[in-house]
Amino acid sequence: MNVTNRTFTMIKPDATSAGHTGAILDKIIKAGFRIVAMKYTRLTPEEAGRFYAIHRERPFYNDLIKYMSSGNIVAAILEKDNAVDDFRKLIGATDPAKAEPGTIRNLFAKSIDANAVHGSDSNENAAIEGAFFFSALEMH
Ligand code: IDP
Ligand code: MG
Repeated sequence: MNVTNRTFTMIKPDATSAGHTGAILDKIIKAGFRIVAMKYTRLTPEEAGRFYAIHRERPFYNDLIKYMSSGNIVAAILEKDNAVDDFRKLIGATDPAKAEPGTIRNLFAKSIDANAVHGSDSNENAAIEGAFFFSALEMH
């Protein structure tokens, strides 16, 4: 399948620590995404800083780095037709208070910063973010 049919996600520390990992993976799989690669890990502050480097000018950057390195995460590459856009619809708006009912952030997120999941915003970033965590040999 063409790499543009892939997206990248993380289940964030608030969701793993609250015990939502299984429920979130279940929603992702039932929505038709195939797991290409997946790992349960934790980011150092330095790694979180590199991952979110595109946000370094934003006022919440330091808090984001601290939060994303505060606990375990699940990183995964997902495959589906129209993966990037369909996954953004499945997770809902950045602020869970504005996320559509039934979306992953609406169901599981705590706040605009601790918002349960990451989803790539473009095919280009999906490829960059996936390569941050996985080598080609780890994608199946
Ligand atoms: P997205 O995750 O919906 O693509 P982005 O604007 O790319 O949202 O922001 C990246 C992450 O930074 C968000 O998922 C959230 O964890 C955090 N974030 C975004 N906006 C704010 C904010 O206004 N305050 C605190 N954290 C924020
Ligand atoms: Mg984003």
